[in-house]
Amino acid sequence: MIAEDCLFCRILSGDIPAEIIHESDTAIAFRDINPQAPTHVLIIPRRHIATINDLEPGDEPVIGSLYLAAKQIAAEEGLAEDGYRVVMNCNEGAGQSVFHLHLHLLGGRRLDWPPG
Ligand code: DGP
Repeated sequence: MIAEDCLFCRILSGDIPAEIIHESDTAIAFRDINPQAPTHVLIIPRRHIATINDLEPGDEPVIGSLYLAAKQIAAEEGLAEDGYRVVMNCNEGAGQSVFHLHLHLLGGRRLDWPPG
């Protein structure tokens, strides 16, 4: 399912350009337009799912594919050994601004904990 008013669905359809670095049957990944680290990649499902709250039983393979993509991209970007972070914000209070599920993959610098 594609949502016409969804920015990431429009990237998926090619309406809006993005630097896509990974594609599979279930997910794509592209570089964040406003990077917060030397590597900042967004990994999204092809199917429009707005937030974690909208996940349903049966979505496990989709979510798994996002993490497997993160592992592969982290290795390709040379982050696997030093470390990297994957994070998914849920709703505005946690900083979600685009309502199409996405994992942030961040690396290439020291990442402090806890996040702000
Ligand atoms: P979040 O705040 O967790 O919903 O993350 C949304 C991210 O999407 C944010 O880090 C900036 C990124 N972003 C917003 N618009 C665009 C865009 O048009 N292209 C790309 N590549 N990234 C975008």
